[in-house]
Amino acid sequence: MNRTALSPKEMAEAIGVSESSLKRWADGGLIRVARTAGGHRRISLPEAVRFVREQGIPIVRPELLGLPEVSSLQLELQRAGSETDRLYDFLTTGRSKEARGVVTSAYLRGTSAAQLADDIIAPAMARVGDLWRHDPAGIFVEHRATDIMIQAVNQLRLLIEPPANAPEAVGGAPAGDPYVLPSLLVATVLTAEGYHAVNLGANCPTDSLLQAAQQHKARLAWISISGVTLEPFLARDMVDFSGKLAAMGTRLIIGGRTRPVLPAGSDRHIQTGVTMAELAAFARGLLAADDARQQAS
Ligand code: B12
Repeated sequence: MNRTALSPKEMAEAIGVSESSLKRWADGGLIRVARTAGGHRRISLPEAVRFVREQGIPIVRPELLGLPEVSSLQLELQRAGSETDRLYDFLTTGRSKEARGVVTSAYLRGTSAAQLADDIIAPAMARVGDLWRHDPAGIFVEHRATDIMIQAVNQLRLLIEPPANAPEAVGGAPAGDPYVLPSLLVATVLTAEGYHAVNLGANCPTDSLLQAAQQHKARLAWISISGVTLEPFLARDMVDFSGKLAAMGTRLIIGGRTRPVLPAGSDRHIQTGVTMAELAAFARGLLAADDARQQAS
């Protein structure tokens, strides 16, 4: 079941409170509601998720939110082991629904998108990446795990809604870089930080990224680098690219598994980072600075 909006009754049942409490919260502005043509209140799924996370309310019937994989996880949660261990088990045994459940329920319990990426998903995928060394099936398991992880992160992305007036962010992985997940995670983290994120994905030429940044009037651009050597890429492209972006008011952040090392003197317009926590902090700082500037003018 794919839900996009809930009635107050459905949301009340999902979190185990009375419908009248729910309507009171809605009327008091704690939960944003839309009205149907007939005047009935409707709560969007991302808004329901935001409310549950902010208030720390446990979900008793996640299937009513269209998230049955969260319920199917209840028993699994009682097993020993960290979330990374559980995710690794599900990824390596091809249990897609359960892997989605780990990601979604961690987010619903208040784990940030950046923490999920840095502390749960990246370490689980790093362990998957070691399998081929001692298991001939390791390569197919790695490909399957990547696909499962992409599904889980895409589902997470649909649960998060930036404000209508959110600034745009555009990015991807550079030409020759086949890695899909890191850029997808950047887009998810930026959405959670209040940006409209446009993910151009793996293997994206810098010129196309520049065009997209222009068309979207992006405030922020990202490049996630995992698979190519950075030196020639940066030396040829990056300094020029970041200058063009800066001229249109777009800030650039570069990061990823391949640690960014910038040529001397080129770092004026380029922010570098290694973790999603750093990305989130940079994105938040940019919004705060823009707000402060607007208030001062
Ligand atoms: C899946 C995978 C692949 C898949 C990718 C599929 C796809 N379409 O996405 C495929 C099959 C293509 C692949 C190919 C190869 N792979 Co590979 N791969 C992996 C694996 C298992 C997971 C990668 C992943 O998605 N991780 C999840 C992400 C979220 O984690 P992350 O990249 O670390 O990202 C974090 C940070 O970097 C940061 N971050 C990311 N982006 C950004 C952006 C910004 C702005 C900021 C601030 C931060 C940031 O935040 C993230 C969360 O913490 C890794 C293992 C690993 N340790 O990562 C190996 C791994 C990277 N691969 C490896 C190798 C050897 C290869 C191949 C050479 C294999 C081969 N012989 O062909 C090729 C090379 C391809 C290339 N052209 O570069 C090695 C690299 C070893 C090394 N010394 O560099 C690893 C480490 C596996 C291993 N242990 O041996 N791979």
